[in-house]
Amino acid sequence: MNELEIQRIDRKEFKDEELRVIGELFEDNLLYTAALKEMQTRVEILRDDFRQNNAYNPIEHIKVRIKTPTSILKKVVVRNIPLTVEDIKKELNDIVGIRVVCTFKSDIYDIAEILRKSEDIKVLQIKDYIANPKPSGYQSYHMIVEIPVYMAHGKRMCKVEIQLRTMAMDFWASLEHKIKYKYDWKVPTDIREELFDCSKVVDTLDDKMLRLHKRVHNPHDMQIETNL
Ligand code: 0O2
Repeated sequence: MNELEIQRIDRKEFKDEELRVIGELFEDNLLYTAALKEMQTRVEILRDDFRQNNAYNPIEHIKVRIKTPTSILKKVVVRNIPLTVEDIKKELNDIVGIRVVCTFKSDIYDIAEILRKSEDIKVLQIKDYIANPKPSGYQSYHMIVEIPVYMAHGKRMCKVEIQLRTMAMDFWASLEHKIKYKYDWKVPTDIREELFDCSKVVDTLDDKMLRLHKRVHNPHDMQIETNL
């Protein structure tokens, strides 16, 4: 990784060519904002429906963001992506991103399945970092989808990254991100190891909370499970 380049981008000392490409990329800002609103509305409708018609609501909160120029340029450098609008649009799947924080692990798969079944959502990629956590211990369920956005001159498709995780996973990821930032991504080994241990605690906590929830709300199912 070109660390000096990363540090320069972090200081926002952009080169003329970078400014030009970022400017051109953000000419589509309206599309990104519209895709963000579209995706957010869909998830909010799901949440409202669960709230009104089900015993409980699996969606705790929703966070949306458009990737910042700094974050885009850092990824371009780290991944060696050619500095052109076409290459950035092709290679970066998360210019538009939504994070859906759920109560239980099982909710994540339920929500993912509902989204997957939506006729106008095309799933491009799934990364299940819950079944296969990252070496850091990071857990989340990532979906890269393409959704239609209806503009004045017709339909346009836009890629959106959906991150689904539990509150416990979110707590871990946000603390780990802050720690990485504090150490400028050079986190000492002992802290990395402790974070990894914490990710195991998060996993156990998620499993225990789900079992507790089932015991309270579906005691019959638990009986069947323990008899198996
Ligand atoms: P930000 O600030 O969220 O925009 P790939 O598609 O495999 O070539 P990419 O794009 O890194 O590589 O995909 P991946 O691995 O699915 O990760 C995308 C996002 O997931 C990251 O975005 C983070 O938000 C989150 N993430 C992934 N790994 C970790 C981790 O170890 N710790 C934490 N806290 N978050 C992680 P960005 O672009 O890094 O940043």
